[in-house]
Parts: sequence; C-alpha cells; structure tokens
Amino acid sequence: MLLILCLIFAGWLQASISHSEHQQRRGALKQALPGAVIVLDGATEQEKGGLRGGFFQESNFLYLSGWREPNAWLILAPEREILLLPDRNEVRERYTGRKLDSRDPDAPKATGFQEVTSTQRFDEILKDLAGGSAPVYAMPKSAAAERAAKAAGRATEDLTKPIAGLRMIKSDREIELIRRSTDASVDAHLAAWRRTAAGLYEYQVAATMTQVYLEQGCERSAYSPIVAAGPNAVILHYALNRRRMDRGELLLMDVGAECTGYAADLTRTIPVSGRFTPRQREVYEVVIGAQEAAIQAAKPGMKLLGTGEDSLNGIALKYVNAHGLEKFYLHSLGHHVGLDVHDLTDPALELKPGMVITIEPGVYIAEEQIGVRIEDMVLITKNGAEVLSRRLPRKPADIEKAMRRK
Ligand SMILES: [Mn+2]
Repeated sequence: MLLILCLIFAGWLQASISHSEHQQRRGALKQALPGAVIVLDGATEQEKGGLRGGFFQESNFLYLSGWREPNAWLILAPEREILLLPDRNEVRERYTGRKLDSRDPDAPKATGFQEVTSTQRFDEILKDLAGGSAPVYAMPKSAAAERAAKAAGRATEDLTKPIAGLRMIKSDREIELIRRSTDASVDAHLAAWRRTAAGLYEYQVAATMTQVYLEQGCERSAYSPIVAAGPNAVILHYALNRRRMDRGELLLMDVGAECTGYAADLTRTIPVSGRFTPRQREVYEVVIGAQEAAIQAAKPGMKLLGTGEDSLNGIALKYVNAHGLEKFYLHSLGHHVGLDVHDLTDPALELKPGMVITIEPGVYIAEEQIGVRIEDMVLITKNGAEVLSRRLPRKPADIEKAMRRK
C-alpha cells in the first residue's frame, strides 16, 4: 500500500504546468504589450557546460513555452504564436537523445503551439511581422535581441519588466509546485539536524541534504548548497563546505531544492552540539525577532525592500537596530522565488497576493564567529502572508528539541 502511494506521489511530482497555462501566460504578456512582437531564445545545448550541469531550459523561455528541449526560439505577435525548433541533428542525438522536429505531425500537440516551424525561418518570419512600426521586445543582450534587431533593422525594447510583472504573481498550480520544493527542502534540513555532530564535515551535511530531495525526484539544488560552520557562517555565500565542525560552533545551512522547475530557498542556523550558548541564543533571538516582525507586517501593498516603515526590510532593520546589532545586518531582507531562486523582479512593484518571497534577516559578527541567518519561504495572501516552510522549527528551544531526537 505504501509502495503504491509512493508511486502515485512520484508520478504527481513529475507533472508540470499545462499547455493551457503556458498559453494563458503568452496571452497575458501580449495584452501587456499591445501590438508588439516578442522574441525569445531558449537555452543552447552546450558541449562542455552540459556535461557538468545537464541541460535546463532558460527560465523566461520555459515560463512562456513550457518547452524543455534545447536551441528553440519563440516569436509572439498579436495574431500568431510561433515555436521554432532546430532541425534534427542525428550526430547530436547520439549523445543527448531524440529531439522533436518541427515537421513532425505531432509537433503542435506535443508543444501546445499551433504553429511550429524551423529556427531557420526566424529572420523571414520576423521581417514579415515587424515590417511595419510594431515594437520588437526581447531580453536585453540575448541572442534573440541581437538577431531580431538585425532582421528588423532597429533596436529591440526591453522585455524584462513586462515579463517580471507576470512571473512575480504565481498561479495556483505554481504555488502547489513551490510547496512541493519547499517541503522537500524542509525534509532535507530535518535530516541534516539529525546528523549534525562535532567531527562531521560540512560536505557530509550537504550530501545528506541533497540526497533527501534528489531521492524525492527533485532535479537539482536550486543553488549551490551553503553549509557553513563556525567562522564560515559569517561568509554570506560560502559554498566550499570543507570544514570539520566543532562543539560550540554554529552551523548555518542555506540549502534548497528545485523540483519540477520551481526553487525553494531555506536557511537555518543550529548549534553543532545541540545547544545554543547564551551569547549565540541572544543573537539568534534578535534575528528571529526581526524575521517575526517582517512576517507579521507582510501583506499586499507593502514593499519588500527599502528602509521605510512601508517596507519589510525597513521593519526588520529597525528591529535589529533597536537591539544594537544594525552594523552586523549585512544584506537585505529577501527576494522573489519561482522558476529561479532569485526570480525575475520588477523592484518598483509592491507586494500582491500570489507573490512568493523569502524573509531572511541575518546578523554576522565575524570577531565572535557568530553568523545567524533564518530564511523562510513566504506566500503573500489576500490579507497577509503564509509561511510555506513553517513545518521547519525556528525557535531555539524547538531546534534543540528536534536535535535531541536523533
Ligand atoms: Mn535567499
């Protein structure tokens, strides 16, 4: 019975975003840019980079098309949506497997695009669509921007803000997938807590954590795992993970999974020996107090960043300042999360329902070897916020209790 449940669960994990949702996204982008021609290029299959990291689609391209094969292009115009696929290359396919060709009669059904054609036709189609005065939008400095500018004979407009405005609001289905990657990441942290002890190396904790979410079917880490003990905990993006941890040190773990394309970003700081020292606990209480203040204030209409009373960062900063640790608060409070761990953002937009952000205050006192960061995944709701990662304890007493259970 358990096995059957596991199989059903694994199948559900693989399920992704539907063709119709991708179509809705394209419709919304076209509505935001009336009369425009929009071009995007997908990720290329790289001979060398591909060996280490495998192929993953470029996030904006994935967001609008759902297409996960390499070297594809996309053109959107008021009356047309065209997916351009590279012609099949049998030599390449020996290495990375069969790819869909635009001439395959199943192409529209497989891709969700009524019009699927060869990438060789890009210039011709673009010249036709952009022949008049229609503005052409692309991501700055992309291959699509360069090629479209050449074909249309004029510079492209910046697609960043229009597409960020869409990507920042998560659909119900996206939120479901983000819950899955968050849950897998919570499981990874709990497994690390059970294992942590003096004498263990940081990379062993990282191995335990990645094993948990890869085992659950997640594709990869959403970012390079940060497992930082003692003096390393004050280095914000420490990712060497080579130190042997000792009693009395803090262990900071900033580790999150990417599952079905969606990232999670989660940080906890725990005592290696299972008990905080009074000083560690004192600093920890300030960080969690700042985080709690920001979570309480999180709701539509607030800003994430900035220093004013209308921003979550400002509220956290004020709390840390009131406890005399302002000069040790080294980074801003958080960022949007979605297909990317640092998701595409238009910083001018205030918080709205459906946005998913991290709230991650940190205090780093190098001379005391105390680095504390607490980071949770937070969904903005109609009236407030929901902490998606609330299953992972945050309070010192709860962490100590969970660590005793090994
Ligand atoms: Mn983060």
